[in-house]
Amino acid sequence: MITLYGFGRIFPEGRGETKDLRAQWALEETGLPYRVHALDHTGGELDGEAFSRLSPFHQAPVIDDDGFVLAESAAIVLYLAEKAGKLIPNDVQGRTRVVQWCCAAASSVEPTFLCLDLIGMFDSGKTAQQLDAKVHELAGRWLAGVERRLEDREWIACADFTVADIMMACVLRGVRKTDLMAPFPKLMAYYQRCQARPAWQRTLALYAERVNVSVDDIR
Ligand SMILES: N[C@@H](CCC(=O)N[C@@H](CS)C(=O)NCC(=O)O)C(=O)O
Repeated sequence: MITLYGFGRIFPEGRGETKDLRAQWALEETGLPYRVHALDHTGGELDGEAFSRLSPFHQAPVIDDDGFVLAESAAIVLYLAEKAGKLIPNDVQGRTRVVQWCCAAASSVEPTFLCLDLIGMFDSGKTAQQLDAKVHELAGRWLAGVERRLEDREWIACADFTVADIMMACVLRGVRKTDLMAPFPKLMAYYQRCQARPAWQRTLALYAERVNVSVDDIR
């Protein structure tokens, strides 16, 4: 059986923002049987000896599928899709298209959003303001690209919902409390479509229970 290493006890600011949500969403969508190992982040479990054998960078999510240990959320959702034979097409071009959009979410869009978070935390002075403006410009560029991609399609990679949508929706979730998505109606509608998936709603409820918050606090 698959074990998902996700967060249990975690600092309040992290609740609802962690990438184990993606892995659990993929598990809920595919219906693969799994259990969750809820990590005690506040107690230092991620830095411990046992977890360092699972996670190269002492981070979650990680899955352990009967001895096959895998880190990195994009790799995890792709593996789960391959294993289940769901959320990814059968043909090589369709599969590669899903990989493309998983990479786009994880390596093009997400790092810019993470920068915004960091600038928000340490904001002060002129340099930070200039950096903030530049990063906002960059964020707009990625979001405009996603908007264009969604011009005539429902899902980001293929005709059907795939794990690339899990990655992209979770990355977009990172800016849900800002007004960055507002100028992009197709993207907003896409984000709502992803959020409406029953498997996402189940994931959010399971996660909220795990980290001990109300679902409404992390929506
Ligand atoms: N690139 C990794 C990043 C994973 C990551 O950032 N994990 C964070 C939580 S969202 C973490 O474990 N933070 C704890 C730490 O770094 O100490 C992925 O996509 O899985």
